Amino acid sequence: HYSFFPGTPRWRKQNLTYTFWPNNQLGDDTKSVFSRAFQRWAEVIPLNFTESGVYQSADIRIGFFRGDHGDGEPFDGVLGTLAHAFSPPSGWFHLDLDENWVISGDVTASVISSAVDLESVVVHEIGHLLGLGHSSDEEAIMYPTISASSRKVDLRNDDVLGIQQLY
Ligand code: TQI
Ligand code: ZN
Ligand code: ZN
Repeated sequence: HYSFFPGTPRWRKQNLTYTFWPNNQLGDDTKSVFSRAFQRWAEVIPLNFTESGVYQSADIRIGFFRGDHGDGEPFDGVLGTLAHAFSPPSGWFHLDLDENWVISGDVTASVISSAVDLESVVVHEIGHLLGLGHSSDEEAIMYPTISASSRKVDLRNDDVLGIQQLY
């Protein structure tokens, strides 16, 4: 079953913008993973997500960082913590630069044992950004563990019911 953060924080507007930390210089293939992941949530709730070029004013700020990156929650190298996102209305969304991130369809993915499917993690973290805590339903996107090198990107009933209760 789904859960919310203490106090049930949620966004109070429908049009949310997201942006990428410019220094990461992400490619279009990586950016499209985020766009697809936002779309999966937008399909079931009346929210819209658009990419914004203006870093300071965007609602959601996405960046890849390694180790201590200044928010008191340092990353830890390969595996362990993969990413974290803060509850609304923070909008901070950080991913561990040290992970071997793979994009679905990448042929090299299968040979790296520590490969982490980027879209799976992004869909889960967007749930946190929107106000969902963890779920006790093993099939849910918001379940707190995922098996190694696996891909889980489709929202389950439990995720949909949770997010629809918030929005
Ligand atoms: N990051 C944790 C997570 O996003 C951070 C975290 C721990 C957290 N406890 C929390 C966030 C409580 C909000 C509320 O869950 S992680 C997975 C999964 C992580 C883990 O790097 O461990 C995914 C990130 F579910 F697969 F284990 C993404 Cl998908
Ligand atoms: Zn961080
Ligand atoms: Zn989580």
